[in-house]
Amino acid sequence: MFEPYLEELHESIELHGGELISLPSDFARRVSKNGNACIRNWLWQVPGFRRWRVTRLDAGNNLQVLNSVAYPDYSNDQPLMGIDLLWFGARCKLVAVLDFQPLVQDEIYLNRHFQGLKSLQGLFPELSNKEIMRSFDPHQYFSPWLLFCRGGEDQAKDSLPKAFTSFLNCYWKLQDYSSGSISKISSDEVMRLQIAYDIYSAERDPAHGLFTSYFGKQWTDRFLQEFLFPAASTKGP
Ligand code: BLA
Repeated sequence: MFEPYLEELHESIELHGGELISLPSDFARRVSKNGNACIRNWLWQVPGFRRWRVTRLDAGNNLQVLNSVAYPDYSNDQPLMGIDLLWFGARCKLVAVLDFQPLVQDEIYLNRHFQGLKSLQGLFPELSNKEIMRSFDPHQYFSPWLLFCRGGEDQAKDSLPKAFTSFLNCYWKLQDYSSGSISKISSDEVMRLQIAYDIYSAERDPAHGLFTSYFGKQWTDRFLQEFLFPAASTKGP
């Protein structure tokens, strides 16, 4: 069910000059041992970004995932772009999270970068942030205006397609604006904060067990270290 979102995301990245970087074949596509799950990954080189990754997991009726994170160049202190869409078909449960993930939580930073996302929250009340976070701290690397819902199919059918398009457009607008203005946070500090994001996410990511169950521990550990959160294990860019 997330295939149209994947296509839209990839078209949008290409439109903004994105080019695919080749990946090890077992990251590009891997099927689980018993054939019940297939994961595909893409890594993009996009002007203005140091890294943009996309993951699609198709485990049939059990689970569908679209996950993506965009890391801006260190010279730009704008938030990361985070997408996490999950559909647990057997339980008809949707978890949808779309956020501009802030590097810091101070008011000046939030005012500078979040006017766009703030206005989206009003347009999509079904996706407004009323959920409780279990694994993550909502005050670290999440914004007060994230689009977040745990719901049923209705949310997905009705508002998610529109919200997804608006969210992407809104992020490109922010990128347009921020890349033309001078960052308030130094490049060294942006680098430190982006690395801290990977370390934090690698520690908290609720997907580790899920990937292990489909693809085994060895592959999953490598996948987290080398593809999902590479900065968590390298200490440098
Ligand atoms: C929750 N994300 C989850 C959950 C899973 C994943 C299994 C728990 C579902 C539930 O709450 O019922 C899955 N996370 C993944 C997968 C990947 C991953 C498959 O990183 C990797 C491919 N998560 C992100 C990003 C955001 C994000 C970029 O990876 C930001 C938009 C948010 N995911 C996010 C949030 C929750 C979540 C806020 C709820 C967590 C909580 O309750 O604390």
